[in-house]
Amino acid sequence: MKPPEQIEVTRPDKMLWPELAITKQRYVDYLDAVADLVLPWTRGRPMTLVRAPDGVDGKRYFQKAASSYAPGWIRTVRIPAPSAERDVDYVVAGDRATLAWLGNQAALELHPAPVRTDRLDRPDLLVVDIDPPEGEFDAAVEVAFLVLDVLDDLRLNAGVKTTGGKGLHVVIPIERRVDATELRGAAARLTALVAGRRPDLVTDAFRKAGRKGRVMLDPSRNGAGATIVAPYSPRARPAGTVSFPVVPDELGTVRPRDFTLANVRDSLDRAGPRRWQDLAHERVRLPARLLHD
Ligand SMILES: [Mn+2]
Repeated sequence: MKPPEQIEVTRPDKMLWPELAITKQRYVDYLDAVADLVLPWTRGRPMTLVRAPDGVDGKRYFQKAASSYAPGWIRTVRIPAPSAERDVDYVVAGDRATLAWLGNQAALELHPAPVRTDRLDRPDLLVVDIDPPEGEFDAAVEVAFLVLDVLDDLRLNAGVKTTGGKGLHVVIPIERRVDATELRGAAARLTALVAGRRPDLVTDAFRKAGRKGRVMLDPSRNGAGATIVAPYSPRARPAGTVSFPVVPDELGTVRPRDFTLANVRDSLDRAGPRRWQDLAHERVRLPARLLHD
């Protein structure tokens, strides 16, 4: 079934982000404005959603299975549940209409999987999730430069984006050669290399207890069932911050709050979005050094 030209927005005046006066209509308009930039990162990917039908001040929940009342033109992919649970039909957003429909559903966060439907067992993105202690974005920036140095030595191209929270994501598009377990191993070796350079600043220990104010790199963001918030996706938080692509040159000057639903449309022609348009088509092969101890 073909997607419709126009999606009717129900209850368009519903306030989703009251602090920014972002109504459901304005959110759907935002998704339309960024569609060409978002779709390369959602197309073909099973997606988990954070929904908040009453806006950021109401109840929020993760939703994996597509709503049973989803129209027939919404594409889904069935993925067997790992345990004895039921299989899950995930939404796959490959067109503007699906983004608009998700906006109308008050899906406030889009979390695509690092796999595409034609090869679900071979991830195509490696993610370094940089989580600084609360309010220490500068530390996240310092670690991002460290990660980029290590990637440079390994000749791996990457993109950087704000998470819309307190940290940064470094995303490396890879050839689809390894499975989720192998990818998680590669991510662990990569984060260990980074932590090894500045153990005073970085920890890759999973337990927060061992962090002692250091920046956390969590390799478990890679592996079966992992997802990452899409570039340009807002966060379901009162400040309405958006996960936004940046280039290394501007890392020293940007702040996460520079990119919100209220202002981000002015930033779409910056270097970060241009870089990520290219990044969506790049694929590198993981070096042997990351695949074996
Ligand atoms: Mn994080």
